[in-house]
Amino acid sequence: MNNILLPVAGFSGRQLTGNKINKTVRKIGDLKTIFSDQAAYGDTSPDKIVYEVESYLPVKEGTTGGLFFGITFIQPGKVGDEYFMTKGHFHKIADRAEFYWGIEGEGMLILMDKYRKTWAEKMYPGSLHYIDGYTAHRTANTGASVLSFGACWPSDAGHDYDSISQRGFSKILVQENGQPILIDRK
Ligand code: PAN
Ligand code: ZN
Repeated sequence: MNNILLPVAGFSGRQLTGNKINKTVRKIGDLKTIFSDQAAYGDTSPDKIVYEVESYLPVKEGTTGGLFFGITFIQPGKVGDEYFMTKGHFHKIADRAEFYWGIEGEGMLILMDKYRKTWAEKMYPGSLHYIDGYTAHRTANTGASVLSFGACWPSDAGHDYDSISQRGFSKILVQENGQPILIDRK
């Protein structure tokens, strides 16, 4: 029996455990160019946590043929009318695809293709989302509790954050009459 090993990482309750887990915390202060209402952004405490990501990286970043696994936890909240959301990115190797799936809470997966056409998919516990290559992706928490979702992506995909921090998505997700809607970015 001693050739049978426990897995090196596990998913227990809401958390990833193990020794190859990477944790990232993103606070308001790290998201300067992300939210469109700069006045409301300036009024929000820079120390407020917007989201955290726990990733299991079993191979070296950049390895061709491997996979990464992550769980993202987005706090409920808004900057102005815009929901708390992730920075968003294209993959550095642009054709690399990804799966997302909803675990808890409610939200929207906002997608933008290379022609800057933007649309969104509803996220809820059990929702499953295929993100095609060449498609920028970000998630927003539209509920009153934490939104968490799983992700699986190729270990050579990389993240291109620059195009999004410079030009954003062509549409933003805001609350209007209590409902999330996508509107053109001014
Ligand atoms: C996800 C994201 C995670 C955080 O694991 O990296 O949700 O979003 P940002 O990376 O845009 O800050 C993923 O899409 N990985 O490829
Ligand atoms: Zn991604």
